[in-house]
Amino acid sequence: MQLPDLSVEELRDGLSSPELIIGREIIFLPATSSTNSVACGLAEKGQREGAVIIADSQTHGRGRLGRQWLSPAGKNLYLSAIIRPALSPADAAVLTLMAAVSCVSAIGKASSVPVSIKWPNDLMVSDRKMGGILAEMKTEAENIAYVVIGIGININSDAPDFPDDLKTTATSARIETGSLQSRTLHALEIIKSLDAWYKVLIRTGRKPVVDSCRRLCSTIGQRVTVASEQAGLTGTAEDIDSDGALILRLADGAVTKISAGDVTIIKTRVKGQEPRGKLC
Ligand code: BT5
Repeated sequence: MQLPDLSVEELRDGLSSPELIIGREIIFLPATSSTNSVACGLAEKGQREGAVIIADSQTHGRGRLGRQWLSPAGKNLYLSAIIRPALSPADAAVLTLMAAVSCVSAIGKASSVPVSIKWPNDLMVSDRKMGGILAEMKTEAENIAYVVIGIGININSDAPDFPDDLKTTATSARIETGSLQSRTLHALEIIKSLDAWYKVLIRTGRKPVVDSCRRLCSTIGQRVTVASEQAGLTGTAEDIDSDGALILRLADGAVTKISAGDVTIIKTRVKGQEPRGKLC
């Protein structure tokens, strides 16, 4: 079987609608350091909203807090979209959730892999990570100058392709479906979905995005530990609030709101609460 590759021509053909904001310009790079770095550089030089940078491989693909994102050539998707939303920087957290919701529905359409969101930025299949989102923002005075939404999704990596530290934690669309998958189709659906959800957000506000994220979020109902800049906390993830923050009930019954952090699921399930995350 021929490896379904990434066809930039097909991608541009599929994104020719004049209504598009995200995806109206596609910049393809065979290899780069990090599509987020390239996108930030272009945004600094005034690149208009909606450009998407896609690379076949990254030498310095990155996650949050300087972590590495494994980005081999010829296998997966690494893309970054530049947006300039008229939002307050304090409201920008919803953009990561918007990207996560977009990816879940896009992957569902492209390969039917049942992905859920581990708040705030992980794309999971059960307890394995298939993708992640890194949103980076530049502010000017009280406004957002630009946001780069970086998305990495494992499409055709096979189990032996992962290094030892990711072998038991990572997955791909190929591993989940048992067959090679089209990167072009996944990229197309992701960009179309990002565009659609971005329009919902700027025209209607964040409620539909947060509501959808709640439905797709497998963290809710689970016992979790959350490592944030302030502290490590353990409790039950109860909800995502209207700002996109995680609502955590602690052992003493107190409720706390977490705006950013790393969630680890503790494997016992809370009685009477089934985890969510199915596509509905
Ligand atoms: C993320 O960070 O999950 C955000 C990843 C964003 C990557 C995209 S690729 C396009 C764009 N350009 C960039 O340079 N970045 C973005 P975080 O939640 O911090 O998770 C990072 C952790 O995920 C690592 O420490 C590893 O444990 C794990 N990891 C690294 N590469 C992986 C992969 N390919 N698949 C699954 N897990 C991976």
